[in-house]
Amino acid sequence: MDVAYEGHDKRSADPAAVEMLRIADREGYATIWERYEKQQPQCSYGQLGTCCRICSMGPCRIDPFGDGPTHGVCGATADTIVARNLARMAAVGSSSHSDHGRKVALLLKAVADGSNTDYQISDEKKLLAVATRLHIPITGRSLPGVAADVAAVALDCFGNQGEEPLVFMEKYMPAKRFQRLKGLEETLYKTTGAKTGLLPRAIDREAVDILHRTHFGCDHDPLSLVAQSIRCSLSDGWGGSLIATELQDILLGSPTIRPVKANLGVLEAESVNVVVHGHEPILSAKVGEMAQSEECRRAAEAIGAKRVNVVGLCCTGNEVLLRQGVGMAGNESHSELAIMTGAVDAMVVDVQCIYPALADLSSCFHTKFITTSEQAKIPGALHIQFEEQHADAIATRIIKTAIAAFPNRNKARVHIPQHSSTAIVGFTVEEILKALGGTPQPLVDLIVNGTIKGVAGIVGCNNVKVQQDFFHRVLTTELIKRDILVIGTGCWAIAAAKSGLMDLPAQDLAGSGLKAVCKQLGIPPVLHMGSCVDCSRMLNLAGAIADHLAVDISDLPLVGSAPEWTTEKAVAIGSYFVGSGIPVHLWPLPPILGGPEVTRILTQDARDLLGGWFFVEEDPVATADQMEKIIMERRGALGI
Ligand code: SF4
Ligand code: MSK
Repeated sequence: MDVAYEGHDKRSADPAAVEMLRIADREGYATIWERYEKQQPQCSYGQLGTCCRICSMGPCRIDPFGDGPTHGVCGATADTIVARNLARMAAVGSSSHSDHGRKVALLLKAVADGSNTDYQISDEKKLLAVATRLHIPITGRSLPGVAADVAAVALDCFGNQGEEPLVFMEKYMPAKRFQRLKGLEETLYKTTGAKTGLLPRAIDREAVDILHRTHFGCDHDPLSLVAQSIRCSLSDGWGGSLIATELQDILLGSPTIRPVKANLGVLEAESVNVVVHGHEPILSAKVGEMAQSEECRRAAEAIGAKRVNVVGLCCTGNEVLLRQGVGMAGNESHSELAIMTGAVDAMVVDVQCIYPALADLSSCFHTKFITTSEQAKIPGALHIQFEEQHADAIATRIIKTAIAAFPNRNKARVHIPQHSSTAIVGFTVEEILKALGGTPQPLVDLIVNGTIKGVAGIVGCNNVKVQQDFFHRVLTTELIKRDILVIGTGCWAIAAAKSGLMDLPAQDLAGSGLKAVCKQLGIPPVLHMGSCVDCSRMLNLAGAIADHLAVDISDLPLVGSAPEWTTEKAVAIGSYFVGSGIPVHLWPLPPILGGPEVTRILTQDARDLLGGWFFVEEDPVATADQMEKIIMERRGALGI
C-alpha cells in the first residue's frame, strides 16, 4: 500500500504520477502543473469572488480590504457580487448533473416504448423498487409499462410548471428534513414578509431561476441568493443526480461489490487500450460491452493485439468500474499522464472534467482522442457523434478506431508505470444494507455503542493547487484511524482506490472498533459508492438511517468533505449536503471570502438554519480533528 507515500514531487502524492511527471519534464510535455505555474500570480479578486462582469458597465471589482471602490458601477456590494457568482456556480453544477439525469430518463422512456433496442431493463428489481418508492403501481403490470411510468415521473421532475416540491425529492428525502426545510421557508416568510424558497420545484426551473435572478438589476440580497443556491443544489442532489443514479441502475444494472485494479498499471502493453473518460455511462458502458464482442475481439487479434482493454478515468470510469469491473486508470489529474504512457490507443470522452489540452497532447502520440457529445466538442479531436439509438454500432466503430491506431504505437515510447492497487468497490445503499442483513439497524447499533463514531462522506476532484491525492489520502487515513467509517465518490474514490485504502489490508489502518467491524464483514474501512452523481447514494444512505431512527439527517453523526474540489458540480454537491443538514469541509478556499455576509451565512448562520454548514481548512490532520469534533458533538446531542 502506498498510503503514506508523500512523494518527492510537490505535484502529486501518487507514485505512478510522479514517475510519469519525470517523463513529462524530460520530454517537455505540457501539463496542468506547468500551465498553472504560468498563471501565477492568479487574480486575487477572482479568488475572493469580488469581480463582476455580468453587464457591460463592468467588469467591476471590489477591494475587500477597503483600498479601492466599495461598490460596482450599479451599486452592487461585495456580498451581492460574491453571492451572485456563487449562485451561478451552483446553477451550472446542478445543471451538469441534472442534464446527465435527463438523458438517462429519456433513454428509459425510449427503452420502455421500444424505440431503443440497444439497451434493456437490466435490473428489474431496482425498477420495481424505484416505482414503489414513487408510488407507481406495479402489481400485474408489464415491466415496460412500469418503466414508462418511472420515466414519465422523472421527466416531469425537469419541466413541471407547478409550485409543488420536486416529486423525486418528496418521495426520497427523509420526512424530518423535508419538514425542516418547509418550516424554514414559512419562518423566513413570517419574519421578513418576503418569500424565500428552499424546497425545489422542477429541476430546470431552479437553474433558470438563478440565471434570471442574477441578471443585471434583479436579486441583490445575499441571503436570498444563497437560499436559491441551496434550493437549486437540492434539485440536483434529490433530483437530477438521484434520477441519474436510480435510472442508470435500472438500465445498466446496479453495481455489486467486487475487486478491481486501480492506477496506470491497468494499461496493458500487449493490448489495444481504450480509455473512457467523462461522466455519462450510457456510452462508456457500451464501449465496455462491445469490446467483448466477437467482432472486436477478432479485429484486435488480427492486428496482433492480445485483446481490447477498456479502462476508466474520472466518473464515467467509476461507472464502468462498478458495473463491469474494468480497470481504473486514474482520476482527473491522471488524464494527461495516461496519454503520456504512449500506450493509449484511444481516449473516448463524453462530458465534464475533460481538459481541452488532451487534444494537443494526443497529437504528440498515435492516440486517437475521440469526442462524442454535442455538448463537449474539442478542437483537434476526432468527433464520433454518439446516438443512443445506434449505440452498439457507434461503440463498435470507436473500438475499431482504437484497433486501427494500435499498429501506429511507437513501442520505444511506451512507458506504463507498474503501479496498480486492488480496491473492493460497489458499495451501493442496497449492497451496504445487504451486508448488514437487510436493515440499517446493525450500523445504527455500532454507531450507538461507539464501535464506529460516525460516518464521513468525501467527494470531489483533484485540484492542481493541492498535491494530487495527498489531502484525499491523509484525511481518509486519519478518519478511519479514529473509527470513522469513510464513504465517498468521484475522484476521491479513485484516489482512495489507487492508494490501497479500499483493499482489505487497509482494515489494519483503522481504529480498533472500525477494524473489528470491517474484519467481521469482510469489507474495507473506506467504501466506494460511485461517481459524482452517485453522491445521491450517500444522501439515500443518510436518509435511510434518519428515517429508521425517525430523526433528521442533521441529528446524525455525519460529516462531509471535498478536499481537492475543482468544479462547479462540487459547489452543487457541497450545497445540497449542507441543505440536507450535513456540515461540509472545503479545500481549496471557495471564492466567497470577499463577501463577509455571504461567508457568515454559509459558515455560521446555516448551522442554525439548516443544520449543515461549510468550513475550510488547509491541513488534512486539522480537518480530521474538526470532522471528528463535529461527529462527537452530534453524538453528544443524541446522548450517545
Ligand atoms: Fe458592475 Fe453592477 Fe454590471 Fe456587475 S452588474 S458588472 S457590479 S455594473
Ligand atoms: S470527475 S467533478 S473532477 S470528482 Fe466526477 Fe472528478 Fe470532480 Fe470531475
